Amino acid sequence: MEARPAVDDAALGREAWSVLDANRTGSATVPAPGLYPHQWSWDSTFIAIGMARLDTRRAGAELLSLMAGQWRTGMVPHIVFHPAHAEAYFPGPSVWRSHDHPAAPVEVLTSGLTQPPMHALAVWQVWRHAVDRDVAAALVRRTYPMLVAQHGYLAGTRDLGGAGLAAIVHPWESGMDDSPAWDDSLEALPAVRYSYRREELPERHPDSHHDRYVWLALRYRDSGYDGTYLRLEHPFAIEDPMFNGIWLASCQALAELAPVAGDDPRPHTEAAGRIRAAMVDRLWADGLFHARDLHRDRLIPIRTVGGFGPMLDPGLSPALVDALMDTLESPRFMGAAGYPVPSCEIRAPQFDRSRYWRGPSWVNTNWLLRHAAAVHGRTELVRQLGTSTLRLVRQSGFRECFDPFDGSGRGGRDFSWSAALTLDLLADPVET
Ligand code: 2M8
Repeated sequence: MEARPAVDDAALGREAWSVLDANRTGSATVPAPGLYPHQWSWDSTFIAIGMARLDTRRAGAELLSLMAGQWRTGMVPHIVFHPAHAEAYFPGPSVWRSHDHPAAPVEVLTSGLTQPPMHALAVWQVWRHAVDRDVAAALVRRTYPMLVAQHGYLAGTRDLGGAGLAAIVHPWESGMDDSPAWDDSLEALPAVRYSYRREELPERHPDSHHDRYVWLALRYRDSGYDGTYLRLEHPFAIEDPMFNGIWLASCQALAELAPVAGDDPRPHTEAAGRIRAAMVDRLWADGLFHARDLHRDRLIPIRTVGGFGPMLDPGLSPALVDALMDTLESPRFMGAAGYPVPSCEIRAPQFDRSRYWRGPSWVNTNWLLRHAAAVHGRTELVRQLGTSTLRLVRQSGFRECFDPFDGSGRGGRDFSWSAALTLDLLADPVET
């Protein structure tokens, strides 16, 4: 295992901030040097949440740079490309061809998919923890209509199951790309083979899945990123509990932000209620929320960290919160991992301690679960998740993810969300 000098909180905070400085490109921050040379959507929301503890203006600039990629449909793309490194990541702008789409922004190049809608939750966190209140208020007023449009897109175009939940149409939209939850749905797609740069793929993706990711993205692109095509023809449509749990939490955040922006909070609270009812009705089974494959109309049996997403909802019933806590603390997840929370149930045959989203622990999902625990006043869990997450980065550095048994680092180094959320955790000693 990689050794690392022990550092005190102040030194850890300085190291975290210097990672964010090093990963800065203009007003945005890339997830990791080399590996991910553009701005990623949910990465930047976590980055802004951490930055807000020290620099409101920079947190705001991070989010505004991302929202500059928003399409006129309201869709917030999962990547906003940095022109200087246009083709340094595959698939780059020449694959997505956002410029050919009339609803895409003219000034920036983007992908055509979205990612978990953390954005309103991030703006709310920036607002709550802002060092500079005026800058934060201006940010809320500027982003509020963009966030409302984003939620409108999810409710209008992505409710493919017609029950009030947003469907993801590609594993990349989940943010948990290689999660075993998507295996069966991917294996039902035609076997395809493309040739492209594969250097960093073997450790991370079974190749057949990466080719199918590309195939799915091309099909959607060739439809003109069309909503009707998604409803009638696209072969991958899944209601994911983490994506929808985050959307619900963002609806609640919009309700908090509405008065600051001079708007009525009620439509957002009502939207949250509809998502809650649909998630409980459609995604709950055996002590956890599960993803639903809309093409097969069935719940995907495997338990993953995504199943705890709905706990972000302050309105979730105490009985369901208790049941989720039991599952989380059981040997399936935290109970058997020295460095929780594993991204996949440890007992599942698909669990792999070292493969990206198939077992390792991640700082962002730990942060989300800790936030959810705080929402429900579960202070012991809040403390445990804060302490164990800081232990991971102290021991192994700001890595992309971590082995859940021994805490060793996996994937990219100097990973921005690991650094940024460390800043947030360090600034929150009451909860840790
Ligand atoms: C990973 O996803 C990208 C595709 O979007 C990739 O595998 O190349 C995921 O971990 C995702 O959650 C994250 O946003 C992205 C950048 O850190 O990397």
